[in-house]
Amino acid sequence: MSDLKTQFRTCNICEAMCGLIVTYDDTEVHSIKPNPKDPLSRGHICPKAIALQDFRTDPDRVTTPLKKVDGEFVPISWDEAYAFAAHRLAAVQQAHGKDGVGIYLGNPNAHKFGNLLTLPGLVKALGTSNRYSSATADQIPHHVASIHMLGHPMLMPVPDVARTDLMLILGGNPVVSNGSMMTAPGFGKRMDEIKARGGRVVVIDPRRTETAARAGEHLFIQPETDALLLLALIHEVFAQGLEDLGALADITDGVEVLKDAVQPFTADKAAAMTGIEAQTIRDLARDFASAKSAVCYARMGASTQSFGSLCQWANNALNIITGNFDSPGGAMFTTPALDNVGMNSRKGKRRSYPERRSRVSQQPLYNGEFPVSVMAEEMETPGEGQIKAMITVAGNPVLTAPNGQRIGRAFEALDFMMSIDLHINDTTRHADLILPATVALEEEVYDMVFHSFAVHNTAAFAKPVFAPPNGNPQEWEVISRLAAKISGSSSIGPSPTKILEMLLQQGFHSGTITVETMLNAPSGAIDLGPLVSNLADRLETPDARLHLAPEVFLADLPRLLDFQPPVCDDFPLLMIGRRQVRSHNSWTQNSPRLVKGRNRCTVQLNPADAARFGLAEAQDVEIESAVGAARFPVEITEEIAPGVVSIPQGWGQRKGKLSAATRVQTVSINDLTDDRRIDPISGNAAFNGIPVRARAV
Ligand SMILES: Nc1nc2c(c(=O)[nH]1)N[C@H]1C(S)=C(S)[C@@H](COP(=O)(O)OP(=O)(O)OC[C@H]3O[C@@H](n4cnc5c(=O)[nH]c(N)nc54)[C@H](O)[C@@H]3O)O[C@H]1N2
Ligand SMILES: Nc1nc2c(c(=O)[nH]1)N[C@H]1C(S)=C(S)[C@@H](COP(=O)(O)OP(=O)(O)OC[C@H]3O[C@@H](n4cnc5c(=O)[nH]c(N)nc54)[C@H](O)[C@@H]3O)O[C@H]1N2
Ligand code: SF4
Ligand SMILES: [Mo]
Repeated sequence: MSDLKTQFRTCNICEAMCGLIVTYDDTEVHSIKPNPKDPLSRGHICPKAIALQDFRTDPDRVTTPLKKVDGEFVPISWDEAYAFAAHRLAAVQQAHGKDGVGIYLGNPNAHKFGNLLTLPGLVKALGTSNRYSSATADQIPHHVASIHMLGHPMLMPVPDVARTDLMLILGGNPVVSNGSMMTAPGFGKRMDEIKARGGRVVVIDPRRTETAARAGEHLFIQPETDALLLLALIHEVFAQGLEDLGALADITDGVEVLKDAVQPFTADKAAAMTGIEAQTIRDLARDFASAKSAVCYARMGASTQSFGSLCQWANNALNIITGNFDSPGGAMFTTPALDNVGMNSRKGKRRSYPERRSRVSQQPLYNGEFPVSVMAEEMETPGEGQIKAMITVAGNPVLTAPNGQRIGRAFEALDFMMSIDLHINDTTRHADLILPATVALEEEVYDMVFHSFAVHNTAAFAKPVFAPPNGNPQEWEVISRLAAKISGSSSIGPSPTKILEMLLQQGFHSGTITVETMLNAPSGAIDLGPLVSNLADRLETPDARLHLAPEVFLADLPRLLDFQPPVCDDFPLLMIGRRQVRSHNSWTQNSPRLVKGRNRCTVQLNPADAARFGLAEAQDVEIESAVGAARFPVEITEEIAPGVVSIPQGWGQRKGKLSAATRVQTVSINDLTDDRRIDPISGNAAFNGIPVRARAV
């Protein structure tokens, strides 16, 4: 055995950025443990961090470029691979124009600064406007709210969990997810701390989640009715005369407009739709407005639904009118070492939104990306601008985008497809060429995105632990070389680390934070302190004011007022998704240590509904939507609201080379989700509240 070494490292699987201590020798990992001194994660990790070693040694991992010949993947050299890719992409673009090539960027890119800093070069080399990512299956409503209210998509309010007295959580399960658009590792402990100092946490969710159980206070809500609840809370704050914008009063426009707009959204109206009693809503509004500090946090369940943008707008508005915006214990703004807002400042610039609309069904484009919900129709529909070739980088839309099977069929019909990925899976099996990627332990790590959303400011950087297999290049280099080959250039740009060094010099802690100071941090990460009030200087709206009631949201209110749950005799139940501790989206399920045990891909159903449809525990049930049907074992539980069924996301690995993942037969929730269901303001997929029926098999 060679000498043991240890390293501090940030886990980059999810948004939580947990501090790890990795012990390893020349060939393998000996242990992965939590770093108790990490100022953000304070000793928290989850089982996925231990699996970081499995992703490297996964026997099914793609480790050489693979070209499809007569339906089989055969290894080829890197030179051959780049040449083949450039040749085929050029042929498609010559025949069908630049937009003939589409690109889909998946979630792992957001956790890899090398990819984030080189992908724009690839997109530029392609010159295509057909860009997609997992963001429109996830979070665009948050960015849309920030754009219209604050002037910049990345100026994102983050709950000041460390100081709040009352936290309202809608559609988030941070005890399992560790927070999203809120980097908050060890969220359970943070909730315990709120309660220990006399505060409260109230969870509003159609499922009594792990977070709800630990919070102690939970209200069931009917799917997709959150905006009605939030607007009723705002209505009640005004009705009870409790509005107080505090320090933001002088820079905020639209208070009276908002007050007028929420008139029809009474507590009684919300009660009828949400299932939460009107008096409970009135009390909650009073408690929220009169708490010393309070923060409302609405996430996945409230953004990936038909009213996602209204939810995020109303969520901000509630925090603003109660003086809980940019104020300790409320929603605040981070000051990370790399300033994602400042480095792309829009100050003084006028722009119109949405930036444009999609070719086939006129869905909105934000942040340069079309909704993933329209990707299939853009591949299927003939005409100028039709996608005839696709590139996926770290994405698995066949399992993760709504109506994923339709996307799979559209991929199959393309002239050319290529993927940069770890696996031959449900998505990449359609490719003509797969280029292997490097995994976390083979790469440098600095989190370019999630420090911007973190409940505490910190900075950390780590070097690779191992070299990639077969002398493969770093993933960023693969992206850069591909871009160079496409644009006919013989050289690639500076390394991401060089660019990072430069960007850090323009950030909030220039001078103190460099790659070197981070590497030398005695506890593995540098503590940059709690969140601070700073919004007045940071607003990026053209008039430098905070817009409480932008027209884009007001114009959507009649649709909300008319909303009726889409249940009918044919489809009497509403389907929602759930996340699980030992699985991350669709790609960690080939780690035996994460996938072991019973089949966790179950449908949860309330006892009343089980009786209604004659279903018994553990029986197989067929869930059918307007789009497809799939079979799951049933789990009957009081933890789910009557009329609602919950199915986990990320499963359904069927095809490709994934020995551990296909050990148990699971199904993809996105065989059932409907790509026609969209939040019309943002174009975000509406994964939640899908009408379905259940039947014993
Ligand atoms: N273990 C694990 N952690 C993860 C991930 C993972 O796959 N596994 N994925 C990561 C990613 S990419 C993200 S974006 C984050 C997401 O993190 P979260 O936002 O915490 O997402 P979920 O855990 O899916 O929680 C969504 C909640 O919304 C509820 N819900 C569904 N519909 C509605 C509705 O209409 N109204 C309300 N109020 N609630 C509703 C669901 O029951 C569920 O409890 O998690 C990240 N962390
Ligand atoms: N119904 C429903 N659908 C959902 C959700 C839901 O809650 N409900 N959640 C949505 C959310 S929040 C998200 S973020 C999306 C995620 O959607 P995607 O980003 O499309 O899916 P991932 O599962 O993250 O897929 C990652 C892909 O990248 C590969 N991969 C993993 N690591 C690397 C790497 O380092 N480099 C490269 N090149 N490849 C890598 C994996 O093999 C896999 O193919 O799913 C969305 N889909
Ligand atoms: S919570 Fe997220 S960042 Fe923390 S160890 Fe688990 S996967 Fe890694
Ligand atoms: Mo996500």
